[in-house]
Amino acid sequence: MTFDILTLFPDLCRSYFEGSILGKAVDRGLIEVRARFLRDWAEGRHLVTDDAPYGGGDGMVMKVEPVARALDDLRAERPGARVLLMTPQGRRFDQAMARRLAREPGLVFVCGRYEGIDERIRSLVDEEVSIGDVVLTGGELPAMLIIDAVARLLPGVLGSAGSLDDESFADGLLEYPQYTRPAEFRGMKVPEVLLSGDHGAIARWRRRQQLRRTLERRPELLDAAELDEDDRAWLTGLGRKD
Ligand code: 9D3
Repeated sequence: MTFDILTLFPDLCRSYFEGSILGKAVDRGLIEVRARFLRDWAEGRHLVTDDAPYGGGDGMVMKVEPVARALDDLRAERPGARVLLMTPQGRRFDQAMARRLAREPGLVFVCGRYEGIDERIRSLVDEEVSIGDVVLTGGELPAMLIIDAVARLLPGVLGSAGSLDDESFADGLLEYPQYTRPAEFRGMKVPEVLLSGDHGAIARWRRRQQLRRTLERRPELLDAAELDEDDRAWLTGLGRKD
């Protein structure tokens, strides 16, 4: 799968993928990641990619033509790739979107970095995506976050771990607590059941910890979670009314 990041700050993107697990996936030819310098598609002696807003106001607006020329080239170079505009106004990225995007042959990320982008850029992309309700300085980190989440789902990138643990995420519950040695640290003991060797009891305890934790921290997740009769009975016992 190919990932292209169209940006005014290509250097910002490159370093992250070199050292990481994703860097190994690149070396093994499982994915290709390229940061593409938007200025390479700008025109004129000054290679401008932004301009003052029509109607007045502070700040600069990212021009449409360089993005249009870049996307003409990138769509030709990456047939079938899905083009995503990174914007706080986009649809919120989540694990379900990661799974859907992982089925594409390639993704092209358009990153803005100015106070705004020319509205007509929206007509050039397939989808607008945000990573959540937080204000950042540009779309580069969101693009890299999405590449990270999507790439780890691809066969071979993490061994089988990525898709497997994605499936367990699909049960919709938070994880159970984990421990390793020592059995006691500053007076904090590892729960007895985990030392018992009773695999049935351990599985039950872990499931109940997941339910308790999800109820306490992310109760809205329980509505979509896959729960059986035992789960429901336990939750009712914890004081959830239904
Ligand atoms: C002055 C402009 N802001 C008015 C409130 C809007 C704004 C535009 C662009 C704020 C931040 C940005 C830069 N952020 C992104 O390009 C971005 C982003 C984000 O900030 N949060 C979550 N997801 C994303 S995806 C791209």
